[in-house]
Amino acid sequence: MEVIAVDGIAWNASTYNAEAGEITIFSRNASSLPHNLHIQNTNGDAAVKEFIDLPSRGADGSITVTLEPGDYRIVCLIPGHQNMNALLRVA
Ligand SMILES: [Cu+2]
Repeated sequence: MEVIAVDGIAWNASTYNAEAGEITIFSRNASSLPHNLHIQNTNGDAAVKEFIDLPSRGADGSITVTLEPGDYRIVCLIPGHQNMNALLRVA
């Protein structure tokens, strides 16, 4: 699964889909601002401790996490980046 940070303080999609179990998320910063990628439960708690730091344009990274079926959020925790809040549907 690939999640790209794009200009406009946004991810490149509003919904991502994955299969339950081990999920590898690759992310890249294709924007001019720093970002990070965290996976939260829908209540805003961290779903996993792993995250991806995307400090500058071109930065990338990946994490492999194990998720149960359900809905999660892919967020950036930098203040002012609340718009970077996508749905991750794990089936
Ligand atoms: Cu951000």
